[in-house]
Amino acid sequence: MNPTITAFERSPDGGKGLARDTRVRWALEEVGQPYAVRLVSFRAMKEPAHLALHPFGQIPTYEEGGLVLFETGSIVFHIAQRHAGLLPIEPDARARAVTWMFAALSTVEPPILDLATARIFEADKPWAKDRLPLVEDRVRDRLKPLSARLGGADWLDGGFSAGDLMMVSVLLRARSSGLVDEFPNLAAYLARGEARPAYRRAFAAQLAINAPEPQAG
Ligand code: GTB
Repeated sequence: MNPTITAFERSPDGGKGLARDTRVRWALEEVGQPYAVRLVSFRAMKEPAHLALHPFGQIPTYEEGGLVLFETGSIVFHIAQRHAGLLPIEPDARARAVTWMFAALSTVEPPILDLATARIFEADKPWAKDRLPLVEDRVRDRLKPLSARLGGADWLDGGFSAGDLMMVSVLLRARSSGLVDEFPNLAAYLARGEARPAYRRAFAAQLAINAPEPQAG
């Protein structure tokens, strides 16, 4: 049975691929697993039917037979374990790829989310001008060692893995700030991720739902 994921009925980003269903779509595309999508409104996300799937009333969720998952880290890990292609077979290499998934989600993503909050939701606060540079520096504190570790390699640890999928997904959220471009090898890393056919299919699928309607006249 093909899994079903949930996604925004209409993403606030208008199809830039930043909502987190994109990373789950990407993982499914990488392993060649077809999937269905159920679109949910912001209101429906907080109603009992969706809360039964996701206790925090968010997207994405993942349903496969009787299995229900939430949290993109868990969902992508599940997909990577069930299918070949996203995690190395060799146990140590596999453990390192999983480590990069955790690093993306628990070390690199938090300051990037803080930056998004500062830029979007706090811009009108009287203290925003003083706080923003501090938040930006906290993002740099993560990007600098990441850039040093990646060096001239294509991917974080050998071949492309779920660790790269998650890291690229996390970094994409910071790109509009210009901070990723301060590290040319990270900018190139993002471009490599986005060039993957599986990412392009995932991006196109979410865009088809979220692209603004062409204006009449
Ligand atoms: N830790 C969870 C996971 O990784 O699955 C976080 C899930 C999450 O943040 N979901 C968001 C959500 O459902 C959508 S992706 N929000 C609605 C709510 O909480 O009520 C986050 C997101 C939203 C919008 C943009 N954007 O417009 O650019 C980007 C990312």
